[in-house]
Amino acid sequence: MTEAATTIVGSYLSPYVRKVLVCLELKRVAYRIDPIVPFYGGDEFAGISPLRRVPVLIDDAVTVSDSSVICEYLDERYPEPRLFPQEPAQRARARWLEEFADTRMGEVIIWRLFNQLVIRRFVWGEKPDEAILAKARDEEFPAILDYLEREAPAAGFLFGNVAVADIALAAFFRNAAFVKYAIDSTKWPQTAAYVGRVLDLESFRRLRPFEELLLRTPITKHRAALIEAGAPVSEETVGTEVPRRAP
Ligand SMILES: N[C@@H](CCC(=O)N[C@@H](CS)C(=O)NCC(=O)O)C(=O)O
Repeated sequence: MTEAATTIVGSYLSPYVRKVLVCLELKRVAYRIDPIVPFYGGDEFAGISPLRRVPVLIDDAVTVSDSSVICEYLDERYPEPRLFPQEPAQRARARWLEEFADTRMGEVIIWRLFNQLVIRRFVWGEKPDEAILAKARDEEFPAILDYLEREAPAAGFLFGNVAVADIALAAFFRNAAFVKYAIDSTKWPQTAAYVGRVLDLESFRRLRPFEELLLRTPITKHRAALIEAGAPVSEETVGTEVPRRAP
C-alpha cells in the first residue's frame, strides 16, 4: 500500500462511495475516509462538492467529486490493475454499463427504495410512500434485473478481469440488500450468480463490517463508531450534526 495521501468524503453506505473505495482497494492505494452522510455536510462540504453529493476525492493533486470522474482519475493515476478495458468498443460498453448502474439503478435502488425506507425515516423523520415503494418493487427493480440478465456474463466478469462496470453494478445490490431486496435466483439466475461473484471479491468483503456497523448506528455517531471499529477515518471532517437539503 502507498502512504495515505488520499481522502474520500462520503459514507460507506453510499453505492457511489463503495465503488470508489473498491477501486482504491483493488489498486492498493491507501486512503482515509471522512464518512459523512451528504445531508449532514457543512459549508465546507458545499465548497468541495457543489451538488452536495458524495463521494469527493481529495489528494495532493486534485479535489474532485463524482464517482465516475474519480474512478477514471484513479485508473489513470494508478494504472495497475487496469479497471477499464483498453479496446475502444469494450471501453464504450464498460462506460455504458457503469452509467446504467449510476443513473437507473441509482434512481430505483437509492432514490426510491433506500430513500423511502432509510433516508426518509432516519434523516428526515418521515414515513415511506407505499405507492412509490410498490412500483419500485413490482415493476422498476424487476425491469433492471431483466436487462442485467441479458448482459451478465455466464462466468467471471464482464470484460475478463474485474472492471469499474462490474463494481458499479454490484455496489447497488448492497444497498438493495440493506432494505431486504435480494435477487430471486430462480427468475434471474445469471445475474444472481454474477453479482454474487463480484460482491465476493476481497475488496468488497473488507468494507462489509463497516457498512453493517453503520446500519445499526445513529447517523451522528457514525464517525465515532467507525474509529472504534478501526476504520481508516480522516482526522478532519466536513460534516455537521444537523441535516440540510441539497440544492
Ligand atoms: N453521479 C454521482 C452521484 C452521487 C450521489 O448521488 N450520491 C448520493 C449518495 S448515495 C448523494 O450524495 N446524495 C445527496 C443528494 O443528492 O442530496 C456520482 O457518481 O458520484
